[in-house]
Amino acid sequence: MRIKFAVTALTAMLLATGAVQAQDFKPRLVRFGYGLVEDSNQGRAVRMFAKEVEKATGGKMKVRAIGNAALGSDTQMQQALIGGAQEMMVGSTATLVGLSPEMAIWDTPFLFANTKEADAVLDGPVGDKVKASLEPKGMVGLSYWENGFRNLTNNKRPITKLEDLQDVKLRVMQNNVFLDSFKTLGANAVPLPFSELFTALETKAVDGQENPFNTVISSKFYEVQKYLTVSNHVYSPWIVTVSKKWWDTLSPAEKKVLQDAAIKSRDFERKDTREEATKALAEIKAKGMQVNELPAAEAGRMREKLNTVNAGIAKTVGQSTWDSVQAAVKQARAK
Ligand code: TK8
Repeated sequence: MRIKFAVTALTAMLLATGAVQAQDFKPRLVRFGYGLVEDSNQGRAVRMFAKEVEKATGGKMKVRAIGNAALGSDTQMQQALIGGAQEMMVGSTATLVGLSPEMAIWDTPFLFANTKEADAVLDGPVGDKVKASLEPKGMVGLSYWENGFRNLTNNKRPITKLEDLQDVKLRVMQNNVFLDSFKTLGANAVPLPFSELFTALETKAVDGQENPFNTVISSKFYEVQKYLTVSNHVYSPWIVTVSKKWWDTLSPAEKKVLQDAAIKSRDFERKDTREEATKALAEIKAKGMQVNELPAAEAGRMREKLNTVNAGIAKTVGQSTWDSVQAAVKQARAK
């Protein structure tokens, strides 16, 4: 009797608090694509996301994590999401600029000085606003993950000053801000999808690239690159996105599971990425790369040159987005 009462009371309580019921979840398969290898910060976080979703739906929603760009490059996967042929992905915000110009704000060179500023701005109102710009384009943005501060690698020479970039054939993401930035700095910038990058470096089709330490390790760029220059020239976010077509077929409970898992996996991913990054430089050196720091004065000269790019970004994203991001950075910096 007592037990029966307790069970009934518990059920009533769960219903009253709006706790979700098993029937809120339909059997579903989520194909979740990403570009890096399975053994990377990106791969680990996608697997964590998958576990969370399966747990929260009692196994009804299955997430198939598909890495290594096996479902295509970032831009190919975006098209699959828009068309409804794929449910989810995580990739660079930079490759979304063609669809959603506001995303170019995150490509502003030297925008954030540290991860504290990045988190505050990306997770704040202006980050949400930029994320929401994807919806009319057929994608729903759930959370920003950390790709990280980007650093230069190449086979020509250590980059110790601005002039050293001269004539370095440098792979950049498929994005006009990156293209303009590195052209402005004197490099011979070539846009290429990430999925073609290792081969391009190996065959010497390009001399160099720029990515966070974590990626230099997980993608084994140290096997095909001699010099690494710590430049931290820009912070790159990744963004977790869902096909809007598919999203619109989900129940509110299913949407909530995905949204919650996107936040949990974001927190896991940032922590994991930062831990890995602190150890990465030692590992990169141990793998035989020659590492140098870009002197602050040279970073300053690059920054100065890139002011012309900033004007273009403000135009692309709209002055109000530019201003609100600048204000949010200022606020985060003051804290
Ligand atoms: C992975 C890419 C990668 C990015 C790049 O798909 O392309 O250089 O940094 O992380 O999104």
